[in-house]
Order: sequence, then structure tokens, then C-alpha cells
Amino acid sequence: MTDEIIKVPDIGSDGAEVIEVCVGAGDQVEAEDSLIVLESDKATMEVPAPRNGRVVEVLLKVGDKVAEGDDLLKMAAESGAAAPAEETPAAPEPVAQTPAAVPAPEAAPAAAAATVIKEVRVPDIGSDNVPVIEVSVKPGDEISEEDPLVTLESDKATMEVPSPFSGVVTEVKVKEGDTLSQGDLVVMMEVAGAAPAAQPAAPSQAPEADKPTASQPAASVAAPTQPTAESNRELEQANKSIHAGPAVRKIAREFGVDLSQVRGSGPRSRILKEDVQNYVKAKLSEPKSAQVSGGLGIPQMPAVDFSKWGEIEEKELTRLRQVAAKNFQRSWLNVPHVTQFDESDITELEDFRKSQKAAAQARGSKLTPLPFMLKACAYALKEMPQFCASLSPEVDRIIYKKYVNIGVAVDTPDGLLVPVIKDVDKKGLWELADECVAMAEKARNKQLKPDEMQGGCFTISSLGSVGGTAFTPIVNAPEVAILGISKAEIKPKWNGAEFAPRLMLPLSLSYDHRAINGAEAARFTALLGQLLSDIRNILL
Ligand code: CAO
Repeated sequence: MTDEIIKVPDIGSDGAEVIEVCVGAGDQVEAEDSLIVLESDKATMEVPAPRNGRVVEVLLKVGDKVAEGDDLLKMAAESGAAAPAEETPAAPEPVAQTPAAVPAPEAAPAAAAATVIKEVRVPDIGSDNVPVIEVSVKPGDEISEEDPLVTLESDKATMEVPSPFSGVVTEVKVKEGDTLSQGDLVVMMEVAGAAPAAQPAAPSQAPEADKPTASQPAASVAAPTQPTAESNRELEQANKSIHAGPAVRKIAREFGVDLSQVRGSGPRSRILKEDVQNYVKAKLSEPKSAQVSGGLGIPQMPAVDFSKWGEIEEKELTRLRQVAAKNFQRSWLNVPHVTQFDESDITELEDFRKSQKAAAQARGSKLTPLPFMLKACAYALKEMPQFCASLSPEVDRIIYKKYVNIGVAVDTPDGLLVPVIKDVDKKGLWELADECVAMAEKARNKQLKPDEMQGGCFTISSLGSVGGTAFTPIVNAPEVAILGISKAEIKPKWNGAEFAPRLMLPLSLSYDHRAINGAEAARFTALLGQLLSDIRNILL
């Protein structure tokens, strides 16, 4: 038995940092098990085992900087395993399960092998020379039909090119920054059980129905080896945006696990195999009553042909809106909402804010009422910790958070985003003002990183710059409350002797009635009102 040095494969960039080592000396691994996790400035990626075998020695450690061809680990061939490496050639791309240089598309597989090599080309994307902003696969990845291959961004939209087949990626023909047009080659794939391709599926030759388009899922194109249930397809779709590697996605698919429900324990909340296993274990041991939660049997809306009554135009929702729609619906159906309305006299606060506007400008910042709201909410959350909490999924425990991170809903052309301002209680007004401006700008330029939208305890949704007198925001579950702010308005207020003009700020606090009762909500908005009417209260 000869040890083989497994090397770092082509990682699509000059270098990357090892952020996790998933195996140790003596571990028995199977092909596709994750060996290490790398993070470059563009992406996080797992390096999978090229075959079954035993790890003899790990040659890298967390924090190491690596590049293609670096030694990764020493692996012994499994006794009895087919074709052990007899010599240890420093193969430049040992990770790919399939040869790096794929045969021509027509190369017939061995007599009994039921695989063919297929080309995947860019479908009709509505414009030419669209830049690639993300490459989601690498050689050796086992992917499912409709998994994203690359993400393209035109001046109009961001779109993913989905895989029309389930199979193994053998070659990636594009890289970030390339520009693509309809018909350009994206990847080569080894597709199991597919009818041998009589001709490559070049769009110019392919029949219309064979061309996946950005707006039309490629479901009809693939020749799947086994029929996929509709629910499975939805699951895979939902799992796509989650921070997890291919091996984890594979077991999630096998167990039918919705990864958005799984808490990641890896670096930067990445979901590991054990997390999925623990989730499945926890689900299986759940009492039946908990398992039925959410299964409300609500009938689906009927499909209506609106064109019967006049001209229509159908447009695909942005991905952001689709995700937001699911989140809103999930929260609306799971959380018994109540909204408490109140108002706060911010006359003096507004005078103070205006007096500081020039100073804000001089610092290159903007002082809107929002940083004051953040500060007041942080104070109120510390005073009333039941608002800085989440219920356990089984609704038998409440988890109090000792940190004060507040999300701010930002309206962007693609939909709603909620960047989270961390440790609001520890920051000053200027710092909060700067961060609000920076986060809103990042949100609108699609530059927010996942960790900048995670870890919130409470959310503020301000429509104050737009208008309206009140609204009923949807709780950003698993948070238990959200504060809606509407436009401040001058109103006549009785001061005991006369009506005086006061600037009144409308507050709409929606809360989860399972975690918070009405009196608590009324006390919370009253406290906010008191803090905002004289911001010096915060110093007390
Ligand atoms: N009453 C009166 N005026 C207000 C106000 C209020 N409650 N809140 C803000 N304003 C004023 C600001 O003071 C500013 O005016 P000045 O320049 O004269 O000071 C102006 O409105 C514009 O403010 P802004 O929008 O630039 O900044 P902001 O800090 O108020 O809000 C942000 C930032 C990101 C929250 C906001 O731009 C936004 O996207 N809001 C929409 C959130 C949303 O869609 N929520 C709904 C979620 S549920 O679907």
C-alpha cells in the first residue's frame, strides 16, 4: 500500500486560507467527504476527498495560506480499493474525482458505464457580455439539477445559471470577471444514467425546450436518472442560499432537511455534517405535538389566467423578494402577532438633532432620527430583556440574549434587506449614524456580507422618510418584536393649560404574543416615548 499526497486543487484564485481542517490522522474518509475548508477573498470552499481511504497525516493547519498544488494531506489507499496510487505523482489537481482534462463531449463511456459527458452552456439571458460575479462549482462537485453554476450580473438584474442535469462537474470553463453571452460554454459535466448525447446541447442546435433560461427553471431540460418529487426540488431551491458545502448539501438532500432550519456550528456559522445529523436526531426525538407546528393545511392560492381579461406582463420576482416572501409568510403563520400603537413627543429631540446637522455634515455623516431610535431601543431592550429574546422552536424555553444587536430594514430596488447593527448599547450616536449610512449604502449596492445580516435581537423598520401614520410590521422571527416608525407630525397637544404644537412620532410595535403580553408591550412603547421625549433619560 503506498501513501499518496493529496494536493490543493484549482481553487479559482491565487491563494486561500485554511479555515477548518475536517479530518485527522487515522480518520477513515469516503470519497467526497470534506478534508479542509478554504476561504479566499471571494468564496468559502470545501476540498473533498478524491476517493475512499485512511488519512495518514494532515500537512496543513488552520490559518495556513495555500495555493493550487500545495500538499494537503497524506492518504493511504484502502486495502482492496481499486487502483491505488502506485507512485505518488504530484498531480496538480488530485481532488477532482474525474480526470481534469475531460474527453471530448462525444467520448463514449466504457461499455457498461452509464455516464456521458455533457456541456452546459449559457441559456437565453436577455443580453450579451454579462459579467460573471460568482462561480458556484468546481471540478469534482456532485451537483443536482437546478443547483446554481454561476451567477451573472447585468446592469438590470442578477441571475443564476442553473444546472440542467444532476451529475459531477468535470471542468469549469469560466471564472469570475469573464463576460458571457447566450451559448457560451460554462461547465462540462459527467451525467449519470443519461441517454448518450447524440450531439452536445449547444443552444444554437438545441431545441427550444432544451434551453434553460434565467427566468424559466431548467426542470424540463434535464434527463434525471430518477424523478425528483416537487417537494425535493423546493427543498434544494431553498437550501441553495445557505452557507454549507457540497457534502453537507448532499446529506441534507438525502434526509430531506431544510438547511435554513439548521444552526451552523462551523466557522462563520457554516453548517457542518454533524449539525445536520444533530438536527435530524432532535427532530426524531421531538414530541409529536411539536412536529405538527406549522402544518396548518392552508389551501394554496389557485392559479388564475389573468390574460383572459386583458393584457398582462409576467416578471420573475428577484431572488431577494422570493426569500423575503417565504420569511414573511413563515413568520406570519407561526407567530401570533399583535401590534401596539403609541406616539412619542420628539419636539426637543428634533431641535437637538437639527442643531447637530451641520456638525454631522462636517464629519461627512448624516444625523437622521434613526440613530436616536437605535439608542433608545437599546436602552429599552436592556431594561426589558423579554424583548431581546427568542423562543425555542418547541416553544418550551425562552433564550435571552445578553448582547444588543438591532436590525434596520432597508428598502432596496431588489427588495427588503435587514443589516444588523451590532452592540448598539455600546456605541455613541455618531458611530451609529455613520454605521446606519454605511449599512444602508451597502444594502443598496448589494455589498452586505451574510454576517452583516445575522445575529439580530430586534428590528426597526422606519418609514418615517416616506410617510404614513402607522403600520403593522411583521416580526422578524425568531426575534420577538419589531418597531415600526412612521412620519413625525406636528399635532396640537394639551399641556394642562392650552393646546401646544408638538412634534409627535408614531410608533408601531408588533410582537409575538407567545413571548410578550400586551401590558409589557404598552410599557415598552411608553418607555421608548419617555426616552425619546428627553434623550437625557438614556444617561440615567
Ligand atoms: N419622521 C419624519 N421625518 C423623518 C423620519 C420620521 N420618522 N425619519 C426620517 N425622517 C427624515 C430624515 O430626517 C431625513 O430628513 P432630513 O435629511 O431633513 O434630516 C429624511 O427623512 C430621509 O431620511 P433617510 O431615509 O435618508 O434616513 P433614515 O435614517 O430615516 O432611514 C433607512 C434610513 C435605511 C431606514 C431608510 O432609508 C429606509 O430604507 N426605509 C424603508 C424601510 C422599509 O421599507 N420598511 C418597511 C419594512 S416592511 O415591508
